[in-house]
Amino acid sequence: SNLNKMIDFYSQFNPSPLSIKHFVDFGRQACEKKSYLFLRQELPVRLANIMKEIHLLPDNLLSMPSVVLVNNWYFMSFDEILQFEKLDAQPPTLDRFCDALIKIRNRHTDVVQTMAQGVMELKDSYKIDAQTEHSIQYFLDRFYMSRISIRMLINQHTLMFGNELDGRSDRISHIGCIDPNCHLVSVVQDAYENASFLCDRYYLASPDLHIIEMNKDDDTDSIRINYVPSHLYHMLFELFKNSMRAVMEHHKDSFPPIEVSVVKGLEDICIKISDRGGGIPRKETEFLFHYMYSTAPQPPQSPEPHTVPLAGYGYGLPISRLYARYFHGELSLLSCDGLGTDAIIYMKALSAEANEMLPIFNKTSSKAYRTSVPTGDWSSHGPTLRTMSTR
Ligand code: W6P
Repeated sequence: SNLNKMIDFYSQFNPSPLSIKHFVDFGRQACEKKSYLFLRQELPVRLANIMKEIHLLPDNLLSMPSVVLVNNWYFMSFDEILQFEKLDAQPPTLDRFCDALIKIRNRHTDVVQTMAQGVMELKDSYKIDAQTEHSIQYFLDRFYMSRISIRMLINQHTLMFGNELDGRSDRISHIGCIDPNCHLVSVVQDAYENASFLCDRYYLASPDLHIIEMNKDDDTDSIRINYVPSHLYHMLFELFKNSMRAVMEHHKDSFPPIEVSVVKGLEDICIKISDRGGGIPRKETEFLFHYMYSTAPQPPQSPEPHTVPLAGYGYGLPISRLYARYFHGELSLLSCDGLGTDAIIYMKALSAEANEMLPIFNKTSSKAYRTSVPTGDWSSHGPTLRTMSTR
């Protein structure tokens, strides 16, 4: 069909990554026409790149009803943006473009939930081999990263040129969803407050928070950077819920505080969250970022009905890591089994280095769905050779 030809066409272009500095500089000039002209090319490119990848998914997943549904949303949205291909950048068009973006954003609200549903349907109907699981992990990381980036572009345009923020103070201080003066410790406190509220409701107590703020870059103590506070909040809220659950489950009556260090070096900003929640076995840390593992067990249910569990290892951790990586940061977990866990969020200290990390559809990405997961070329510690033991 014609739409498929257009997807083929736009998928030949690589997405253009923007840095936080670019977003801020662009926002300060705030030209709606320029933004429109950029987005009506860039959005189809980003959509087409990931749509081509959806079709490389294992057939049995592609045919799940929820995956078909998500795929149709992408077709509809791609088609709607193409309607602007030949339209002049005149005010009526610009207004209609804003409306179209808002409609698209709403249509895609439940994509994560719906894809998770599809993965669960797949697990219920088939035995999933390591190969399939690997492909799904690879795909979902790229798919959700693409989604984060597309929503970022849509949010920037609609917040700056639409009327969503009319009469709100954010409109003055923020550039779209970027706070050019984002005070990291305030976001830490906000995320802590909301997580401890949930923790109190569930466990009737919660660990305290100790914060250290260290700016090694200038002589002020306060660390303020260009960043998207909602992304940082998302990561911190998720990490706090996990830490609090661990602390509450590991201790009986006195609860050691969660210690957070917020540090600005020359290149990196680190936010380290240390809990004394007993830690987890080292081999389990990587599973916390697996979508398939996360969807596996039902989260532990509260003894009281109608209460939600504090942290249930949903997609929270893998998606938080994508938020960190989106602007070339990282999220790492280091656990000391028996003691506790350190979670570290790394961010680029320089907004010019904080470039979007975008999946591109090409020969290499296509190959990733076909090549097999490497078989081991190191000995395993399995029990197979126990009879060779000298004991
Ligand atoms: C734990 C397990 C975990 C996951 C993520 C963040 C913190 C923690 N603490 O025990």
